Order: sequence, then structure tokens, then C-alpha cells
Amino acid sequence: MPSRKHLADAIRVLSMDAVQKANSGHPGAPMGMADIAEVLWNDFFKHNPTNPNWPDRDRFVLSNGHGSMLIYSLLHLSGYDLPIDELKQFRQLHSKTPGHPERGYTVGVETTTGPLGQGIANGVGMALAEKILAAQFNRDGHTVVDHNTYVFLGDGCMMEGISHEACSLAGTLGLGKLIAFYDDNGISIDGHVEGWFTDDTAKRFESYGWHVIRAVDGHNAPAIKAAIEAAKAETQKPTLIITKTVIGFGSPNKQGSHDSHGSPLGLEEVALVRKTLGWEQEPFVIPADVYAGWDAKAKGSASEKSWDEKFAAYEAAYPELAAEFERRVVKGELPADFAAKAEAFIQESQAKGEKIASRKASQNSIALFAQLLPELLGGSADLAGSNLTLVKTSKGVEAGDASGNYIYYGVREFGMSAIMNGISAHGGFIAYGATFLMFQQYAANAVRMSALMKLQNIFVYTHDSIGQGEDGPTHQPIEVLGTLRLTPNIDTWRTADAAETAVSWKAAIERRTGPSALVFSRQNLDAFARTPEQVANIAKGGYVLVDSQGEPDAILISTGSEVGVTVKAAEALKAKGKKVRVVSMPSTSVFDRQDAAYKESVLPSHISARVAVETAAADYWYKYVGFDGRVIGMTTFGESAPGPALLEYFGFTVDNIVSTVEELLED
Ligand SMILES: Cc1ncc(C[n+]2csc(CCOP(=O)(O)OP(=O)(O)O)c2C)c(N)n1
Ligand SMILES: [Mg+2]
Repeated sequence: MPSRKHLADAIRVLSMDAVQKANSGHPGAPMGMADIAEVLWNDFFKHNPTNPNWPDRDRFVLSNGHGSMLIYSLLHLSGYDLPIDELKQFRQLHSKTPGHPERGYTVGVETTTGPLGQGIANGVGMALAEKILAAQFNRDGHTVVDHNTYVFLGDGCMMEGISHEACSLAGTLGLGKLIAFYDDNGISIDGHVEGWFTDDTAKRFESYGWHVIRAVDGHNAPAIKAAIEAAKAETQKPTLIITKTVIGFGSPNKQGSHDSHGSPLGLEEVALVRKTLGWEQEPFVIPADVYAGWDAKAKGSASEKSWDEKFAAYEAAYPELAAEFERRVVKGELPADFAAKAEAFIQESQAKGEKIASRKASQNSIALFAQLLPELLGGSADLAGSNLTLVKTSKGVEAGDASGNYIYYGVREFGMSAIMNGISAHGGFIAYGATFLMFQQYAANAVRMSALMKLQNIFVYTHDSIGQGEDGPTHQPIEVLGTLRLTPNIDTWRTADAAETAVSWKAAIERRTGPSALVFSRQNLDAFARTPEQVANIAKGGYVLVDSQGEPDAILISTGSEVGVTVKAAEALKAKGKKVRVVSMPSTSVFDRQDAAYKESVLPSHISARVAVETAAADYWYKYVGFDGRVIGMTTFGESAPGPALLEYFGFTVDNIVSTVEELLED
């Protein structure tokens, strides 16, 4: 049996060789954290390489995702379906070893990391999901949910503000099964960190309510092992293990220096590392005894099997709970009656015709859907009363009682969104989280990561325009809708009334392959009459809401709170003998996915007299109105004034729409 050090050296050589071959990548962190990874994975990590989806596996997150060769080496060595040829293809097109770890590309990669700080926040989300699931499902003598979340993070993650947001909440919520390893190597890209990072990280985390284990020698296996044992023994608080490591460990000329952070060591230095470590094999050749020392397949299958037995006993004692666990966690399916009940709610919303703010209509949707879906896990970044995300059945998750379905995220938009990614990646929940649309920008990269990872999340954004009024331009989004719509794999909905809002919620809940952004008004809105066919067409993202008798002269396209004024303008134009169609377009991406015949039926290509009306950046709409069209939108920031005054000031009036259409028809 090779020594622990030799097992760890396998990570070092694989990492430096793959980076060398790709002529690109980051050898320093994998070489520095190899000993920690070896102890964690070989002595503690509960996983089954032959079934990466086993629900009660421990989760591993490499928050310092630039060190991706560390996780690829671990997955390869321990027996996942990641052959050595894939490691030779590091960073190449369509390989399973992309530059940074990407969920969905590589078996065993739980979350995409690389944007520093978000991995630790994802880890917080995973640990939170575990804690809530355990509270919801475990029963006396039956602990079917019982796993740890382990996170590696570096100086970069610690410097990023999001680590504060997420770790602060992790302390408050007492996430005792979260164990993070801080790679305290004193180096980031620009060199020794003393010039830009001198926090007392131990004190910082203690103040969050974490259990902190200081100054562990990250190259001493017994010390690492003792630290992990102490971390596991602490079940009420998350643990931060601060490990002192040498970046690029094993490289005689580059270890301890930022030179090993993000570029190949060079062939000469690679040869010197081999000599220093006493590693004789050629690149990508691992001796059989080293593979044997790492192979986790038999142990993993055995631990999964013992869990299967536990689950069988649980199923016998609690058949209904076990069936719910299967549905929510194993299959990730909605209840069989969900679609029909949601459909009935849409019809009911249409029939009622309530003139309410779309945020209020959203709350009505949540109230029903939360009853149908115990997996719906809500939250808001300290704006519950404004976002209207709390409903009667909402119950806050607390350190001492995590059985609830609502998270008070505090004022942490970015943290909330990245935590939601972790919850979603973990499985068992459909998370929704809310803030003002304007503050989506604080969270933007986590929302993007949600889309990139194809994770279901429901981002609720209220106070969606200048219509919110007196809070002024700091709170009035202009460019956010456009940015959301430009991001691949996000479905953005901006709804015009209660019926459209109910449809948007149903769509977001049924969309399992990516996030939805639901954008709602602060102010009350009209309600619109619709035929059953029109109600059905809402789900197509865009549809004819009001049509002309005969071929229209002009088409008005609008969304959300501006649909009301647009319909009134169409009536005024009709009174003047103009034939005008109004298209409501709650979701452009959903509309774009419809077949060509449907799109042509809504927006006939030969009708070029088109005007779009939306209180957001105008540019986006030229895609739909063309060069010959007009957009009544925003090209400046808003102002502070009552909402109605602003809508008038910026031209969202019947008169302005009418005259714009008339001008267009005269041209
Ligand atoms: C949000 C974000 N900003 C910047 C970067 C670019 N970047 C990658 S690694 C790194 C420095 C990380 O330092 P540390 O975590 O100490 O890693 P080490 O050099 O110790 O491996 C930076 C700035 C990034 N990946 N993500
Ligand atoms: Mg560092």
C-alpha cells in the first residue's frame, strides 16, 4: 500500500501534467490541497462512484474552482466514470474536463464553480437543503437524510463579499453538517496577500457562529484527520478548518509563489517535481497500487447498500413519507394532480378578474401552490412584506427547527440566489426567492449560474419599473429586464394581470431545466377579458389579447403593467377608425420557442407598423418591431415622483401611444 503522501502525489502529478499538456490551467491549488483532499476522500467522504446520484451521498464543492484538476483527479482516481483519456483532454472542446468544474459535464461535479465565492454559497445551500430535508423526513430511529457538505475554498472566495453573506447565514441557521476547508496559503494572483487581505478570518467566522479550527498543517495527514473528526463531532455549528498549505507543493522553484497559481509549471520544472516527489511514471500513468489505494467503488457500493436497507425499513414504517421522498428527492417529479389543479386556478383567476398588483396576484398563486407542493421553499431578501412572498402556510426555517418552508434570507440578494443554486443542485426542493427587480443586479452572477447549470429556481422580482414611483431612480430598473432576457436559459415573465401571473407561476414550477424570473408590479393593474383560447395562449409567451375587425393596420406589443394603457390606446384608435391589434408578450423567450406558424399568426410579418410599449430599456424591442417600428420605452433613468406622474412624464399614456401609432401609419 502506498503512503498517504504518495496517494496525494498522484493528484499533484495528474494536475501538473494535465495543465502542462493543455498549456493552460492552475496547478498550484491542487498541488497545495492534495493532502487534505486525500484524507477527506479516503477516510471520510461518503459517496459511491458507481452511483453519483445516490441521494444520501456527501456533497463536495470546490469553491476555488480554478483548481479544477483537483476534483477531476479525485473523481478519476476514486473510480467515477472519468477515464484517464478525459484528463488528457483537459480544457478541450467537449471534454468532460472543462477549465472550471461544470455541473452536467462531469459525473460527480455537484455545482459549477469558478466565479469565486459562489461555491461556498452553493455549499451553504446544499447543507441547508440537507438540514431541512432531514427535519421534514427523518423520524425517530430512521435517519434517511444524513450527509455532510464539504467545501474547499481559497483566499479569493474569502475576499469576495458573497462569502460573508452566505457564511453569516450559515452560522445563524446552525448548519452543523457543513465543513469548509480554507486553503490559507497566503497567495492569490497578484502575489502575497498581505498587501490586500489581512482579515482575521478565524475571528470573522467565530463571530458568525462557526466552529473554527485554526492553523492546521495542510500537509500533515494525522493533523488533517483530527481536524475533520473534530468538525464532525460539532453538530450544531458549521466548521471552518483553516489549513496552512504551500501553493504548488512539490515544485522546488515555484511552490509558495503565485507563479504556480495559474500557468503551467514548464517541462523542466515538471521533471523536477517528479524527482522531488519520487514519482517515476510518465504523464497520465498511475501505478496499480495507487489506483487501489484510491478506489472507492466497493466501499461506496457497500455504504449505499446499507442506506438502501435503512430506507427499506423507513418505507415499511412510513410508506407515505417514503413515497414523497421518492417523488421529491429521487425522481424530482411534481405531484400527479399538480397540472390540473394549477390549470383550474388559472381559470379561476381569469374568471375573478381582480384588479390587483401582479405582486399580489403572485402571492395568491404562491398561497395555492405552497399547499400543493411541500417542496416549495420560499424566501425573500428582507422584503417579504413588499415582495409578498409569505403566505399562510409559510413557516420560517430556524437553527433549532428546520422543518419549515420559508427562509428569511436577510438583506443578501447575491447570497440568497447562490444559496438557492445550492438548494436546487442538492435536490428535493423548488426554491423561490425574492427582491426588488432593481436589486437583481446585486445577484446577477448567481442568477446567470443558475441558468448555466440548468437549475430550476424561481426568482421573484417586484417593483418592476418607474411605476413603483416615489423611491426614485435608485429603485427603478431600466436595463434589468433586457439583461435577464439576453441571458441564455432564463425564462423571464412580466405579467399583465392575475391570470397571466398564475400562468407564469405554473410555467416556472413546471420548468425543471432552468430558472424563471417572475417580474411583478408594485401598483394595481387592470384585468382583461379573454376567451378560453386566449387564456390557453398565455402559456405561449405572447398572444393576441385584443384584435381588430379584419386585418390590422398596426400591432401594439406590450408587457406587464403597460398592457392596460396599451389596450386603452387601441380602443381610442379604434374609435378613430384605425384597426389595431394588441399583443400581450409576458415572456419573449417562451414566445420565441413557439413554432413559426403560431408566431406568424400573432405577428404577421407583412404588418410592419408596430409599436412596443414597456417601461424598460427600449432597445430590446426592435427585435419585434423592426427598423420601421417604434418603441415607447425608457432611454434614461427614472425620477422620484408618484408612479402615475412618472408614467405620464415618460410617455406611457393613451395620447402618446395613439399619436405614435398615427405618425407611424402616416409615414
Ligand atoms: C469572481 C471572480 N473574480 C476573479 C476571478 C479570477 N481569479 C481566479 S483565481 C483568483 C485568485 C484566487 O486566489 P486564491 O483563492 O487564493 O487561489 P490560489 O492562488 O491560492 O489557488 C482570481 C482573482 C474569479 N475566478 N472569480
Ligand atoms: Mg490563495
